[in-house]
Amino acid sequence: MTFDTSDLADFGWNAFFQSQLDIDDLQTAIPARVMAVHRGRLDVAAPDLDRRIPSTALPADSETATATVGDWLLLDRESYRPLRLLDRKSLFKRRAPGTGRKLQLIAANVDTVFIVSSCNADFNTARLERYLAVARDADVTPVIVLTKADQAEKPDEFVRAASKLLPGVLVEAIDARDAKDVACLAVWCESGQTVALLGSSGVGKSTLTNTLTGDDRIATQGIREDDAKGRHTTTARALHRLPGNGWLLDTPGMRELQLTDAKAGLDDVFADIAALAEACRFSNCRHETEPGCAVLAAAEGGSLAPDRLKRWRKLVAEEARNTESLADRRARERGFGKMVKGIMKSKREQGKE
Ligand SMILES: Nc1nc2c(ncn2[C@@H]2O[C@H](COP(=O)(O)OP(=O)(O)O)[C@@H](O)[C@H]2O)c(=O)[nH]1
Ligand SMILES: [Mg+2]
Ligand SMILES: [Zn+2]
Repeated sequence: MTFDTSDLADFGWNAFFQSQLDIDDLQTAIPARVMAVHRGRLDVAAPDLDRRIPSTALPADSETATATVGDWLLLDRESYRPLRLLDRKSLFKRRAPGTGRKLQLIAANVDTVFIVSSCNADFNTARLERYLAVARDADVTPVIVLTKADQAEKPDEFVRAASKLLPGVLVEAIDARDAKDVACLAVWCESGQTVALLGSSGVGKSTLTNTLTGDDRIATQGIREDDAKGRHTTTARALHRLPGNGWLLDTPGMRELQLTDAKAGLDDVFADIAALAEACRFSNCRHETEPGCAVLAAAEGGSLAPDRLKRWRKLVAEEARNTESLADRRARERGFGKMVKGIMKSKREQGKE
């Protein structure tokens, strides 16, 4: 007996996942998608399957081997024990703040992310670029959604400004409260498609969510869970069905996304600067004061906008800071300590002369 892949397609299953199964798997396992993650347990679903399983049974051998929302698992047909985590099409992740800087997985197998901003003073180029880099790095297609178009005199000007941030990026200006306007996003929400929202507070993410789902289901669609003390608490499900049979990912982790290990994403969004940097005289050029720096030359020559260079520098620094592992940081601090000692020593020696 094998499973029906056409029903699975509604859950986001496709050839990419199918190709990871061998004949044995087809006979002994069934795929299921992770709908929510709780401490030690996972909610998984597939056609005719909806259950909570322990996550501890999953073999974990690396930082990214734990299951996160949106993941596909192979479960044992009889016991529903998780056998294997399938390779991901995309992954949002971040470094935990504080010591250890553990990698936290936020969501897997998201197809499209709506980067939400508004046609007003909230419109912020640097923030959009940052979100674009995060999306590109996660291998998720970004679509820029500009809300509050109904309140702007010239929403087209915001669309034009946003379109310039990444070649080919799709930008839609909408009234997020209006289902007719929001219908332009339906193509990203069709059967099996998974979408997520990114954007700062107040831009209209909840409003858009309600219009996309057709009601305020998400706020009320909780699931009951026993917490450690045996109390019943309600936690939100992370993946929600959309009317077009797509899935909307709604998890707090998306709100805290930072640039982590996102160098490739930054190089994508700032492809012009990345290409210039290739021509710098030194391969480790920091594009600050080095001779033969092609980036600085372009900025001075006027072909690279100084504010774009400034934003890029800020994002590169943010990315480096977030990516730095504990070991790196200790090494840097040690290096700094050594340098300070070295300076003190040479000062003392100078004093003796
Ligand atoms: N006129 C107008 N108001 C909007 C639009 N989108 C959101 N709002 C309003 O903006 C406020 C913040 O929206 P909300 O969805 O809570 O933003 P969130 O913090 O991103 O979830 C609410 O009062 C919404 O009604 C829009 O497209 N047009
Ligand atoms: Mg909200
Ligand atoms: Zn340079």
